[in-house]
Amino acid sequence: MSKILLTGAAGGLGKELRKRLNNFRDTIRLSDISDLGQAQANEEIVYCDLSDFDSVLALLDGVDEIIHLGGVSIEDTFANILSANLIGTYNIYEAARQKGITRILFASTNHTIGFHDRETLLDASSELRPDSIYGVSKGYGELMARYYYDKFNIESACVRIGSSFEKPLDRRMMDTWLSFEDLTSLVKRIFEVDRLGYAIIYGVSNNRCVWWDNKKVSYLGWHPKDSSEIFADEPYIRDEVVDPNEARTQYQGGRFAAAGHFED
Ligand code: NAI
Ligand code: 15L
Repeated sequence: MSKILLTGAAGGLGKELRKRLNNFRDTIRLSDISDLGQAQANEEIVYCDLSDFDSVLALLDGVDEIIHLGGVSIEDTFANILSANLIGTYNIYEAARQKGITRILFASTNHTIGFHDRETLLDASSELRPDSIYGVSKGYGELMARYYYDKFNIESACVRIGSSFEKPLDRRMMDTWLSFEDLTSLVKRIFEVDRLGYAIIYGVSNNRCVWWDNKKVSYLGWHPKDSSEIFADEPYIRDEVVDPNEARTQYQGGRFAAAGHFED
């Protein structure tokens, strides 16, 4: 009997993966601090604050694989990011080590590299240039994953998700969009591939314009199928006024890079 854990299961992506991964393993354990409703067939629900180590240890009981989405997903106070993302991600990796779990998907973000210009094509070896404390916290998560792979052989996929919503919300997201279907196929490949190692993957669909090259992880055999181009003629996309000299247009992180410092 195989069991996969999904943290952040009450969030935007958690809800989508809950529906789409229902038959992927024998059981899916769903976890969050927010309401998860009723458990359906093949589901287990375990509420857990990721910042509490003992709760995370109990959460991982009997689990074989982890999809770690839970945490703060936008810019926030350092205190909130510290507990959910920094402490929370450490707790997941350390509890996984203690429980003998050997494969984890860590939901990273494009905001780890958000201060690169849009004209720069990035790959898995590109320099981290976070555009926010949120982005810094995800860079820390990637390093945590690196350490637990090098020292303990826990394989990780750090997925630098672009913008995963039902549709792109603005012109920037035309380039960064990741459809829910492509996200799901990526998650499946990460847990199906014979050997994962430590992988940095850009979570982006097969859009007309992309800023990220996934050749270094072509061994995964992941081929995104969707394209944001089908939304190009929607008025809110077509008519958006764009100034090429504004920071939100210059930098890959868009508004996150252009925003002031949250604590100011
Ligand atoms: P979301 O904010 O909708 O969901 C995050 C979930 O984590 C929430 O349900 C929240 O209750 C839970 N959470 C927060 N603090 C927690 C704690 N201390 N203990 C337990 N659970 C806690 O975010 P979304 O959009 O679903 O994203 C999922 C993951 O993917 C996040 O880690 C986010 O940083 C990452 N990501 C998402 C992108 C997107 O376009 N949706 C883009 C880049 C990264
Ligand atoms: C993220 O990391 C956020 O979690 C998501 O809400 C979007 O803002 C996304 O990045 C993006 O860059 O569009």
